[in-house]
Amino acid sequence: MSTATSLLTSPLIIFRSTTITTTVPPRNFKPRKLRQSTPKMSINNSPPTPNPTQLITSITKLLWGKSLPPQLLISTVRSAWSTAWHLMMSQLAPSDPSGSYTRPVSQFRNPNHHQLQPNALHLYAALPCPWAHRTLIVRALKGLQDAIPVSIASPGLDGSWVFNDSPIPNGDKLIPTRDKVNGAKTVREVYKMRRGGYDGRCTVPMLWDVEKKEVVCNESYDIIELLNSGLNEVARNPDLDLSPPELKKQIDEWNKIIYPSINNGVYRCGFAQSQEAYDTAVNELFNALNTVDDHLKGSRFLCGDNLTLADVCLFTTLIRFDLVYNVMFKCTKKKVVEYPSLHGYMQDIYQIPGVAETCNLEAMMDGYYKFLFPLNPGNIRPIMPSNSDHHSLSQTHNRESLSASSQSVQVLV
Ligand SMILES: N[C@@H](CCC(=O)N[C@@H](CS)C(=O)NCC(=O)O)C(=O)O
Repeated sequence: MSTATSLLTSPLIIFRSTTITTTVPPRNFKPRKLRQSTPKMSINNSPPTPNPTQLITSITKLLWGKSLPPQLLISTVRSAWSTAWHLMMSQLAPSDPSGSYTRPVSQFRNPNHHQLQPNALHLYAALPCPWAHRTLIVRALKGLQDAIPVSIASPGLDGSWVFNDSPIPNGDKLIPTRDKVNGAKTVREVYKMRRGGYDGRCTVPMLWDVEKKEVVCNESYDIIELLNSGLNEVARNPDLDLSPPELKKQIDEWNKIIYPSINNGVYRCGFAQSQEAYDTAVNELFNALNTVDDHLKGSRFLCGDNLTLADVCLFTTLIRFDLVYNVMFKCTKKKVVEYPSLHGYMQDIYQIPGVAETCNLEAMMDGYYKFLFPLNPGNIRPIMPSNSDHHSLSQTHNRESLSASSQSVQVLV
């Protein structure tokens, strides 16, 4: 019997949790009688497996009676939690000496568009992840759903991406799936199947070559560029160009603001390991949101009347903002819904045919509040803010009045 099990089932614990309050059992203590009056916990009479909370509760009862002195409880938990948090963050969210989060670089970049076999590609994605979400949106807008099948991983309790067999339907929305090509149980297993193996970070999104059994790319921006222009021969919507040559410079300029200060900016707030690092990140984030909101007062999308890759990248952060980042990553200065233009802009993109199906709001919230590191140790998912739910995102926004033509994105669905 393990120490934990013996502590929970020993007569001493039963004795302490009933009526006698001295710390040592009396000399004439008869465990058998007490055992008989204790309700049975399991049908097969095997001792119940204790969980860590029960164990700690039992130990504190054993040592201090009903409860731990509050000062001792608070100082013990404070130093234990703070040590665990620093250890966890330093390993999982690398930072520079000032405590600012530094995102690790992707290992598989710049796929050669000409050397790819479009029919051999498979996309690995996950619904909570904003980077994977970009790829799901561009895949839908370009009409690549049949040509590029997708396997959708779910977050696992150990921080890895896992494949689940039994997804619960959620209307038309994408839901988690099994691994449809490799039958793997985890995304890590897929990465390891490549020739030469792999020991690095196993991130989504990841584009996989089914025939060569090789990772083609695991950097979301490279993947969306490829989906946008590299696979037109198999796309149902080849004429849609989300990065046309004449807008490329503007797109790059927006990306230079959006990526560091907004897309990665929310993570820099949430993963900051010092007050100073957080203050810098949060100010940059809200300055950038103000800039974008101001611009969108007079422009339907970032680069005028046409949706571009820069909008896709901004959208996947905006849609998670009030649901998650505002609360969990301390991006508290304002919500998206409070900005004059950003909310309507988000509704506009959400309502483009094919986009809403990629937005599983429940899966996004679960992914962060229940699984993303132990940043929310109680695992309680806050209620969905009513201004950010499907109903609100589907309301009229009148943003088409800002553009010359009311239909700016021609999507075949
Ligand atoms: N720079 C990458 C970032 C991808 C990324 O960080 N994905 C996260 C999910 S949101 C992930 O898979 N993390 C798993 C890990 O770091 O082990 C991209 O844009 O594709």
